[in-house]
Amino acid sequence: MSYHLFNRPGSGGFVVEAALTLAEADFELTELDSKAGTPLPESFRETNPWGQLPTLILPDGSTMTESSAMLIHLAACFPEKNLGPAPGTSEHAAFLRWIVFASVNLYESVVRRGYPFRFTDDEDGYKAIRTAAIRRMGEALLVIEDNIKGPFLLGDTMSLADIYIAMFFIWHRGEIEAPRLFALTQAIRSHPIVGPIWRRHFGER
Ligand SMILES: N[C@@H](CCC(=O)N[C@@H](CS)C(=O)NCC(=O)O)C(=O)O
Repeated sequence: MSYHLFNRPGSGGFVVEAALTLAEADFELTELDSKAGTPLPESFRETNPWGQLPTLILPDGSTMTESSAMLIHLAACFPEKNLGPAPGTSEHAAFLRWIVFASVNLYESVVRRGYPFRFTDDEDGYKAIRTAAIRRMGEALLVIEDNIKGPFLLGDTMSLADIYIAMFFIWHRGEIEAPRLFALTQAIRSHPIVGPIWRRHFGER
């Protein structure tokens, strides 16, 4: 059996699709027809009870949710593809740190910006939640900027953490001064394998 990835174009499953492709894993892709900022059809909860994308069905038929967990898992499943540093090393500790940091701070800000109605019952508060989420996302990106070893997050070698971070960088809507993030994102965009997947999801962004 192969992997089965559920996503929608332009959504966070981009990075999981990139990881599966870099791993040369056999996978099926189902792209849901739903707009960003709108909840997925209720019926999708049969696949993921939290109703979110990406959702990944593993070859053994079990379900995985949470993009960060999928990246960590796929890097471990395909060690020969160098998707991340070897477990137990300090580079791996940094890999885990930044993937989880991105998940709980950047992705969470994206959710607050896109779905403010989940964070307040007061419609008048939506705008303030969005503005604060964009600011918080910028703050988190600047923390990453200061920790990029260069040219990639962990140094000379690209890992799945770089692809994840580049995705959040182009999703950010505020203005920040982040030349290292910009250069890292350019490298992801022009990567021979990841670049075409990027353009299918994000066009020329
Ligand atoms: N923590 C989740 C966040 C996933 C997420 O927010 N996905 C969005 C698409 S980018 C989604 O499914 N939105 C629909 C919804 O929340 O109803 C992850 O890292 O996978």
